[in-house]
Amino acid sequence: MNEARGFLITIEGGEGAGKSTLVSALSERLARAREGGGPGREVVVLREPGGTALGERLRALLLGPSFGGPLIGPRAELFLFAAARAQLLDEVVRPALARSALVLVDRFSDSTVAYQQHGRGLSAQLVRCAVDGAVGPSQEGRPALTLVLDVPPEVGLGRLAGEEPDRIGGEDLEFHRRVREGFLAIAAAEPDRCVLVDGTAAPDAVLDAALLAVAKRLGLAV
Ligand code: Z5A
Repeated sequence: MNEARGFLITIEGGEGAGKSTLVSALSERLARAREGGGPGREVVVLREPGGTALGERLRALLLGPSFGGPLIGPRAELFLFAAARAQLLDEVVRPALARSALVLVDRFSDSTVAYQQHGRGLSAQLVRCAVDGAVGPSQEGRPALTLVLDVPPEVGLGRLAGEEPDRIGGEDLEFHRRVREGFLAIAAAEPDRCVLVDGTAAPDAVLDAALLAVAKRLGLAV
């Protein structure tokens, strides 16, 4: 199998933290960046769950309305997110990394730890098993850099006021507080991979912090 030469960058954080906004601005900047005067790298933008035919179907199931859809218990939820990730890695991420692409993913394994472990209360051992199983044994499915956007849930949920929450976003404030604590714990435990970004700052300042992290941690000219 080809050695991966690209970079996997993941963007994490709670509801309304500004992930999609950052992914869009960052991907634009990365697509314009040139290394050593050469052509720019291919930039692949993905979101989880999704990005494959299977992933989009699972997304519809997982994030459908709270009422009217099938009952999905916490353990089934965990493994459905893991299934979507396994497919995305095999079908899209690994081939893109092998082409030396920069792969930007809006949510990844840390969301599973934050939501299914800290939010839902599943055991760390079970969640680790699902996360590792989805990513597989090789290093290439592990992010080179993770930007964790931190906002108090009141702020994030407030930004989405007026939008119909999905099955998980509609959980109560205590749930979203546990999720936030989960992300903060991950960022503190893995400082070599994670950069905590103040998501309450203006979008331009969030982008600047992300560009700085990409330049410093990955050595990319941006
Ligand atoms: N989930 C899970 O449980 N387990 C898993 O393993 C995975 C996911 C992978 C995916 O939802 C759901 O799946 C998610 C976790 C769960 N559910 N919850 N909760 P999603 O991907 O459809 O949506 P989301 O990621 O939760 O949130 P979002 O609505 O897409 O928000 P966002 O991407 O973080 O924010 P945004 O769309 O960029 O911005 C929201 C608003 O804020 C918008 O009006 C912006 O203009 C504004 N904004 C953005 N940045 C700023 C700043 N810096 N200042 C002020 N206003 C801003």
